[in-house]
Amino acid sequence: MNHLLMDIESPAAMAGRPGIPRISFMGPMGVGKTTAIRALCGDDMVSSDVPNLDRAAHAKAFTTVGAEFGEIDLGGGERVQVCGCPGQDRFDFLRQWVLSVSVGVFVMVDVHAADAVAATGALLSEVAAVEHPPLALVLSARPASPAQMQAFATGLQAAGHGVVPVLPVDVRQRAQVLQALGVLVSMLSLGTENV
Ligand SMILES: Nc1nc2c(ncn2[C@@H]2O[C@H](COP(=O)(O)OP(=O)(O)OP(=O)(O)O)[C@@H](O)[C@H]2O)c(=O)[nH]1
Ligand SMILES: [Mg+2]
Repeated sequence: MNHLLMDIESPAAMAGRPGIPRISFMGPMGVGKTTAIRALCGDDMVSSDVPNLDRAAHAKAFTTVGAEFGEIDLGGGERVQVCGCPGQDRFDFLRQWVLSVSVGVFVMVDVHAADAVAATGALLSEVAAVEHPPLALVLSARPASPAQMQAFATGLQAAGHGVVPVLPVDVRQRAQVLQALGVLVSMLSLGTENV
């Protein structure tokens, strides 16, 4: 299943299947949200990429203009729906909706970007503002040294976002994205057990 344009008015597509937790990917344009979902689901996803007409914002050929979905079996019958948001600012409203229906969220960042702390901080604030906020895990999606990652995490903390876990991931590598998903699912089950 690989549709170019998803019918975002389809309630079935939007709601996912009952009982399957939804984990979403957010982050700036070109950071690798679609790449991560494709690494997990291959062609078995509902994609909403179209040719990128905003080459000033990012040089890549395609960009996401709707929510995109895939489903993955983590083993042992445990299934998770993964959902990607468009990175472009004009799709803020869609990000809000995706957040409101997710239990977990990966906030993706290139820690080398000039606005890495500010942009990630803004997204974390958006997550925190949701009525039932999903659990957030920051993914460092470009190669970075431990010192660079630490400096970024310290910056986030200094900006008032508390201690947020930051995990380095190459989103082109399925095993690494799966591992990140496993970490978030474990954090979620820990939270549930503590309730
Ligand atoms: N060189 C390099 N490229 C990477 C790395 N991780 C991801 N990419 C590339 O970065 C691009 C990310 O593109 P997308 O996955 O479309 O990005 P997106 O976040 O979905 O972007 P929008 O939907 O437009 O917001 C792809 O071409 C990836 O191959 C990395 O670690 N190094
Ligand atoms: Mg995309």
